[in-house]
Amino acid sequence: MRASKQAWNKIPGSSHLEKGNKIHISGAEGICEDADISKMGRILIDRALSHSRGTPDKIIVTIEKISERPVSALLLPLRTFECSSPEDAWSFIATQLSRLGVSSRALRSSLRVLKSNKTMRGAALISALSGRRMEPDRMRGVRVSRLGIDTESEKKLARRLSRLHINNLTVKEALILASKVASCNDIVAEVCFSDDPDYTTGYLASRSSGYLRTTNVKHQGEMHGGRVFFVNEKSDTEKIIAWLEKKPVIAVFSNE
Ligand code: PML
Repeated sequence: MRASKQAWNKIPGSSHLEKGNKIHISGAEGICEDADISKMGRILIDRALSHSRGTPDKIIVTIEKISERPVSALLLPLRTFECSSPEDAWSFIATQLSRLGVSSRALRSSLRVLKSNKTMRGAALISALSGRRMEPDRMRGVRVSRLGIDTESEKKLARRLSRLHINNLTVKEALILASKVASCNDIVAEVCFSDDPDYTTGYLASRSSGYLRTTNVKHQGEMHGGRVFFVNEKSDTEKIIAWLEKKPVIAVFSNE
């Protein structure tokens, strides 16, 4: 589902308005059985209509049959780090990313995306070494699609998140997405700040660190946010994008 709203700008010196940019309001993905298509469609439309970024004037729901058998990805282990301010949160995230081999140039490049008010529909691909943007369409970015969780793992996840008082759709969906992203071999790490003005917890995720939630990545009411994936410099960008956008992946708990 994608929900957006057309912005209108005042023409200087006149009382007329002209079309501005399309503002991204919200987006969501899922994989379900045939029998649950209507239910999922309703959930997604309700989501689009009740987002704190505003009321959309366009909602697109795309339903596609998946013929390829999904592969499994392990759900990343989750921890929350309480940070006192956006500066404190960024210092924590930057330290973790440096340990994972992300250069300071790449860190600076990612901040430009995460702090921009022109939010992208998808994620930015950034070379972990040079900081170069790698995705072909920088306005759109890369959308992570075709992802879900198996029923047993979903129940187990709900129990775990309930114990932590964070059993909500935002956390569940972000964790499933981060688990798919981390299962892509050429992605070193992901950072996400929500573009929801009421949601100030972000995260850093990678195969080795797990899913590290970080509080206060921005101040309440701020509209900026986004997702960045740090990738190996020499990786095949087309292959990464094909995995993220097209490969059906189901998140599962490890058998511990
Ligand atoms: C989003 O708005 O989709 C991103 C949410 C990021 C943080 C989720 C969490 O609290 O773990």
